[in-house]
Amino acid sequence: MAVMTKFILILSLVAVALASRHKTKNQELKAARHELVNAKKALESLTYSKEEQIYSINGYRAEDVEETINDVDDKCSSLECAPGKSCFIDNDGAPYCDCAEMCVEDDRDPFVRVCSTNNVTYPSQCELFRQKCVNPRDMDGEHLDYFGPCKMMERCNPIDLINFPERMRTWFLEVMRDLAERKEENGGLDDDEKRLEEESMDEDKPWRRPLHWKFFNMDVSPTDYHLSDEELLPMRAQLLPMEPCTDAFIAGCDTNDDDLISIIEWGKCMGLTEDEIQY
Ligand SMILES: [Ca+2]
Ligand SMILES: [Ca+2]
Repeated sequence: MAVMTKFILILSLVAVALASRHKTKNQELKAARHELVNAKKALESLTYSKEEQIYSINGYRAEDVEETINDVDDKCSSLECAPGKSCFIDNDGAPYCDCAEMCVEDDRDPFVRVCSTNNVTYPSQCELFRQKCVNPRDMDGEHLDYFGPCKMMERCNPIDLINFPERMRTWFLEVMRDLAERKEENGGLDDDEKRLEEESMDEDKPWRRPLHWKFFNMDVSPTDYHLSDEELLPMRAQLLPMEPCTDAFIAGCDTNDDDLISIIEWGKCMGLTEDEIQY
C-alpha cells in the first residue's frame, strides 16, 4: 500500500511538473509572439523614419527624386547603349553609357539564355555583355556564340549543307511576311519594307527581295555592302543551335576569303545570279 501511494504521488508530481512546463511553454510562446508583433511594428516605424531621415539629410523630397528620375529618362531617351550597358548622366548633365548595374528584362530584350565562346551559359545576352563590361580583363576574347544554353553541337551533315540556302530563303521569306503583318511600333516592317514584301509575292523567286532585305538589315556598322563577323553575329547566334552547318555555309560564301561577305557573295551563295542581285 505504501509502495502504491508512493507510486501515485510520483505520478502526480510528474503530471504537475509536465502541466507546469506546458504552461510555461505556452506563456513563452505568447510572449515571443507579442515581442514579434512589437518588433515588426518597431521595424516598420524605423524604416519609415529612416527614409524620412535619408530624404532630410540629403535635402531630397520624394517629388525631387521622381523629378530626377524623369530627367534621366528624358536625357537618356536619345542615347542607345550597347547590350550590358546603361545610360547614366555625368556632372554636366550629359548622358553617357557605362556598365549596367543590373540587367532588366523588357519586351525589346526578353531574357533568353545564351552560350558564350568559352562554353559558359549566361541567363541573358545582356548579362554576358554586362559581365564583360565589368570584368574586361577576365573575359577578354569571350563572346556570344549562340542563343540558348550551351550544348553538344551536332556535326554538319554534307546533305544539310547543300540544302542550307533553300532553308535560309524560306526562313527569310516567312520572317518578312510575318513582320509585314505587324505594326511598325511593335517591331513590324516600315512602309518601304512592306512595299518590298508585297512586290516579292509576284516574282518568280519570291525570296529574292527578302534576301536583300535581310542583308541590308545586317549591313549597319558600317553600311558598306559587306557583312563582317560582327554584323553576322545576331543571325549566326540565332541559327547555330538549330543549324550545325551555319559556320560552314558562311565560310563557303566568302569566296575571296577576306572575312567579309559582300552583297554579291551573299546573293550568289543563296542562289541568285549576278543580274538578280541589286545594290
Ligand atoms: Ca557592313
Ligand atoms: Ca568576301
